[in-house]
This record gives sequence, structure tokens and C-alpha cells, in this order.
Amino acid sequence: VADVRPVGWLQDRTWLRQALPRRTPNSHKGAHGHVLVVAGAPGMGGAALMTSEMVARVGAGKVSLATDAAHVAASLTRFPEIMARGVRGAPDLAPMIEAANVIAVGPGIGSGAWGEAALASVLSADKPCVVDADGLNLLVKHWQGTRRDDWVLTPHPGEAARLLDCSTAEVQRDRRGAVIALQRRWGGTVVLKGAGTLITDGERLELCPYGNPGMASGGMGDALTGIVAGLLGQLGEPDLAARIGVMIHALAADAAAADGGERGLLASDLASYARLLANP
Ligand code: NPW
Ligand code: AMP
Ligand code: MG
Repeated sequence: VADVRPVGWLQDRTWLRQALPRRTPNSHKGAHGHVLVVAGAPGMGGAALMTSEMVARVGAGKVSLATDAAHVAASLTRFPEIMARGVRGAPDLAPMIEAANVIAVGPGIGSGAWGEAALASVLSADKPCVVDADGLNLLVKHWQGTRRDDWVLTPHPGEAARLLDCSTAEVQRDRRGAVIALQRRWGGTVVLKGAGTLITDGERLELCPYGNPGMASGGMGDALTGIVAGLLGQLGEPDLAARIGVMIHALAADAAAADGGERGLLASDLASYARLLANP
């Protein structure tokens, strides 16, 4: 793995315009990815809504949400564009997985039977995916030894410690070593979150110099998962989606904090800024 490179390229609009080209005049929703979000066990409906909103706001053509039935009405009220369905188990989920080309799994799925069954269905489908939050905790429990090229894992330092079987303090003492170790152990692209987020696919290692402590609030990570999955649906390249997604997320938070301050910054506040940044 090369040395950490600070990323300056997001402000290079030419580069970003090439990476996120304008839609052609005759483009249609089928050409921009159908992302399935699997999120929100009982009590965690907010995680499901924040993740799926961001998928839509960075431009995915279609967004489906598989969640606990109790969250469907709230989702339809807030985001009628999102196809939300209450799922009880694998038979409900299978057709939704089949219809999607990218899956985001984990925010608020809990560590119970619902989350376990949902993650098993997603991983058996062999589609590019973003795994976050409780999805990562379940990897530790049931999928030791699994490596995939086509997933993006987005642990915060606590989740990273569980994935590496060490303490959060050890992860934070050597974040570069930790993200490299995570990638070697689990494969794919790994995003180690927290101030100075690191991203590696095993070859390139990048540091996000943006973001602010206002982001230390519930739901921020769920928003990132949605942004990365929405970009993955359009770009098809996990590493590129992760790198651009992390930068859009952090820069959106910086813009929102510049407008209203860091204290009280909400994950939902990022949506309109993320949309602007996704249209370079
Ligand atoms: P410590 O205490 O330092 O050892 P958890 P969660 C550490 C859902 N949500 N720097 C720290 O560990 C999520 O999607 C739903 C250093 C901390 O105590 C998940 O599915 C919401 N350490 C689920 O809740 C909104 C850091 O990790 C521990 C760190 C549980 O997720 C909220 C916490 O991690 C939430 O998103 C850092 N930067 N960051 C909703 N509205 O529905 C974290 N740690 O135990 O995995 O709990 O992250 O809250
Ligand atoms: P999560 O802990 O999963 O909700 O994710 C929190 C998100 O906010 C991650 O993308 C972190 O990188 C970001 N974040 C949290 N605290 C900070 C901070 N102090 N500076 C920059 N980014 C942060
Ligand atoms: Mg999280």
C-alpha cells in the first residue's frame, strides 16, 4: 500500500466532472442504478430513512428500502419516491435483491434474527454492496474468513476494533495500520471513519481532510452509507464510489456547518449539500 495521500482532487472540478458526468439528455432511470437499502430493525427506522434518502440525493435512478414493517408508513410519508416494503424474512427480501444492482446493508439492522437473515440473503446474492454498522458486527459473528472484492466496508473505530478483534484505542493509535489490516483481512474497499477518514482498496490509501466535529451525531454514518451506495449504483466501481462518497459527505457537512454551525448539525441537513456536490 502506498503512503497516505491527502485528497485535493475533489476541488478539481474537471476531474470530478469526468468521474460524475452529466446525464445525457435521453437518459432514463434504469441507467443510474437501482439501489436496495436493507436497514432498520425495530426502533431503528431513522437509520433506514437517512440511508435511503442519501442514496436518492446523490442521483441513484431507483431506491428500494427493505425494513421492518413498522417503518414503511413513515418512509412513504417522508419520501414517496422510495419504494419501501416491510420484510419479515428471506422470502420477502429475495425479489427485492433480485431487482437491485447494488445493496446497502446494515444501518440499524440490529444483531437479532431479522438482521442475520437479511445479511445472509444479501451476501449470498453476489451483488456489489456497502456493509455498515450492525452489518459489520454480524460479519464478525458469522462471516469470519470471508473476503470480497466488490464490497465497501465503512466501520467507525468501534466497529473496526470488533472487525480486527482489538480495542478502539488500538485502532485510533495507528489508524493507517488498522485500515490496511482491515482491508487485508476482509478484502474490498475499507473506509475507516472518524476525524481524518482513511480509504483503501489495498493499493491506494487516501485521507479525507474535510469534515468537522459537528458530524459526531447519530445518523451521520448512515448518511455516508447511502451516499456511497448511491454512487456505487451509478459508477459501478466500489473504490471510486467510496472515495468520492467520503469527500461529498464531509464537504456537505462542512458546508452545512458553515451555514448553521457545528453544534446541532443533523445528518438530514447534509442532503441538499450532497446533491449540489454530486452535480459538479
Ligand atoms: P468506545 O466507547 O470509545 O470504546 P456502536 P452506534 C466507538 C444505528 N443508528 N472515535 C466508541 O467506542 C447504527 O446504524 C441508528 C472513537 C462508541 O462508544 C447502528 O446500527 C440511528 N471511537 C446502531 O445504531 C442513529 C468511536 O464505537 C462506540 C468513534 C448502533 O450504532 C444512531 C459506538 O458504536 C445510529 O447511527 C470515533 N469516531 N465512533 C437511528 N436514528 O435510527 C464510534 N466509536 O456500539 O457500534 O453504536 O455507532 O451508535
Ligand atoms: P457513525 O459513527 O457511523 O455515525 O459515523 C460518523 C460519521 O461522521 C463518519 O463519517 C465520521 O467520519 C464522521 N465524523 C464523526 N466525528 C467526526 C469528526 N470529529 N471529524 C470529522 N468527521 C467526523
Ligand atoms: Mg454508524
